[in-house]
Amino acid sequence: MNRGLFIGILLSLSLLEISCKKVEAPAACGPVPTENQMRWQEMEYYAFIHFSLNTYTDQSWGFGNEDVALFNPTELDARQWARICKEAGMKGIIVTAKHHCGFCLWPSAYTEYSVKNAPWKDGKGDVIRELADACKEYGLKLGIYLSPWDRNHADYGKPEYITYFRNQLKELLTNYGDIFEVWYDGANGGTGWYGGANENRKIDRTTYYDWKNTYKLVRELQPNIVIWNDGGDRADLRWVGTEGGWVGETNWSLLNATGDVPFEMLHHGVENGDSWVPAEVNTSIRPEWFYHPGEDSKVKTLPQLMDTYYNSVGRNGTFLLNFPIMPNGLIHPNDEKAALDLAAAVKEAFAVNLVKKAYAEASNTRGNSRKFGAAKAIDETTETYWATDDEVKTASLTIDFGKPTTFNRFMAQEYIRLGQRVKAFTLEALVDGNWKEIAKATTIGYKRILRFPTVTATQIRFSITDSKACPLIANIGVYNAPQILTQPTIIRNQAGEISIIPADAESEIYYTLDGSEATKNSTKYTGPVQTEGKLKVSAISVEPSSGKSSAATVEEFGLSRKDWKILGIEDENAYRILDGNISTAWHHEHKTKLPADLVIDLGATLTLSGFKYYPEQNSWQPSTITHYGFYTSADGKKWKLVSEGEFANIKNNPLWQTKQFELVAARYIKFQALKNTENNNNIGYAEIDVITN
Ligand code: FUL
Repeated sequence: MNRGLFIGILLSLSLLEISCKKVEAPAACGPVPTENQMRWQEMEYYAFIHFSLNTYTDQSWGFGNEDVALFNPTELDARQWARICKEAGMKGIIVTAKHHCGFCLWPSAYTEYSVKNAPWKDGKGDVIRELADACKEYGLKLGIYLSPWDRNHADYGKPEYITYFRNQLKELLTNYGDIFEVWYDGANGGTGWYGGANENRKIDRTTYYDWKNTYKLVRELQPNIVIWNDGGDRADLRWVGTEGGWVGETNWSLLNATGDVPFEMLHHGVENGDSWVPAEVNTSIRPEWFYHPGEDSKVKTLPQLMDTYYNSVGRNGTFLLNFPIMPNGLIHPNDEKAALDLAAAVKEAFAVNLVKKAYAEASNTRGNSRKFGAAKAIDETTETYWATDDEVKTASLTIDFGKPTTFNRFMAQEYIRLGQRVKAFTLEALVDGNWKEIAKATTIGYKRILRFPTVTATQIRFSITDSKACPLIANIGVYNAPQILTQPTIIRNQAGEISIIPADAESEIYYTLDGSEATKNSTKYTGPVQTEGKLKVSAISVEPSSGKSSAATVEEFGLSRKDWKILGIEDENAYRILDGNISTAWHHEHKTKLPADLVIDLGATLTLSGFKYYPEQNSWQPSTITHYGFYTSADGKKWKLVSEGEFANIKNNPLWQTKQFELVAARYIKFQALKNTENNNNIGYAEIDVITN
């Protein structure tokens, strides 16, 4: 036998010995998920549907006495909902079977306040049945939202109501097949109709619902279910303490079984908590949960939804995105488009995992066993994992791409079946022979995704710098996500400075100020541009690597407002009205009944032919002015009424409102709010401008 062959055989024998040596899997570290929680976590992304009598009354919360006769969706099609959710990459749908108003979307035997007394399908309809069938057809799971607070029911607040609530649960959890999640909203007690009592009913939320026994019933009826509650009453999943679409960057899937749960804990979990209670990020695709026609133009943009994706799925949470159903029973086309655009962008971002062809090496491998080797972290399955020896709590994994490789996203998954462990980690890239830190983060959990500026490197080093126990990494991904090329935003502030903001900070911007459409040959934007007077600005975002560009944004600006002064208002925030940014506003509760005046000194006498008003975009305290008077003056004392009337349809279309009038020379203007949408004293202005000829 030749020498080489002999050494080769010896080597493979010793390797075989190492890999055959029985190396034990690590012991669990702290609480671990149940099978139900695992299954749920792996769903990652699913839908909420808000549909009830509120859909017909333009309300957020019904009082409980709304007429059942209002419920008549002429085109209801649960298959449309399911199709959209499926195409959007979602794995299930949770529907408001009963919201706070008490109206039931299924023909409950225990109340008259349901679809059975509605004109829809002559009282023979059952929305939950139709949705259950549609979910089955599209391979989606079904979840149920059942509001504990019931503003319709006469017994709410009394022990009898708990029996009613459980009876309804039994109906929903036995008649519609498998239910993956049940959702108990946290809004509890307050005013309501309550069978005609019309009063304020307070409950002690720590004792009233006797959740322990309700949870028992739920688990008996649906052994594979997960139970959501808002954190106070520990269930399987927790609320994240906000409906804004994010969970904390540090996010432990743990809480303590008892004790208060302040917002901080909902956002971040509890590092050494004694129970596994992972986070679900619930948010709506529009500002509100129920459908309001006034929000058709406020559907979240692709960059906003993408941020929510990274701030939920990318931070060890799941993403529960709400669609409000229109009165006709369908999802609005704007919402459909937004969800499908998000799905396409997510798919594109994670299309190619660059670790696939790479080689991984670990600083430490458990018992030197291949079973727990570095390769297990890049094998694209979550069933196997790279692990270190028990005593090793800091370790690194170096991934060698073999050639310069460009990337801007990093994904890591822990093997959470044995607990969540990693407390902190860093990422470095080998650029031109030097290691350079590119990101630093805290927890990982089921999945963590980091975004960082695009870098080209031959290797990436993932270093766990702190961990509760030996780290177990199931999966790693490295991606080069393309830029999101939605139209850039153009803003001119009061001083006349133009700022242009792309959706992706790495995009290049090209712009024109002369009214022509921007192209890649236009001026490159490098920072705010000082402008004077009237002008039309056009801008595009460009991804330099591909040369792809966005559609052009075009904005027209009037005379600069740099010499304008708001008179008689102390509050500095009032200048938000002139900051050129429609997302900032001055909200004001006028001390006395309207009218309320906003007086502005234009700094010079101008010839005016009209004005523009952009209402505040605040859905919780609506402050939109519907009726106005507009006055001008040469001296700020003697006023002339030049326009008065109504902003027709402003409630449904709360965007720029433009009013023209006869030419008038003036140095002062007075915008008088006569009435708002709510008939109260709240007024809000995002922007005011004048039109000069
Ligand atoms: C909130 C409720 O009050 C809203 O109406 C909505 O259902 C949301 C999901 O939960 O707390």
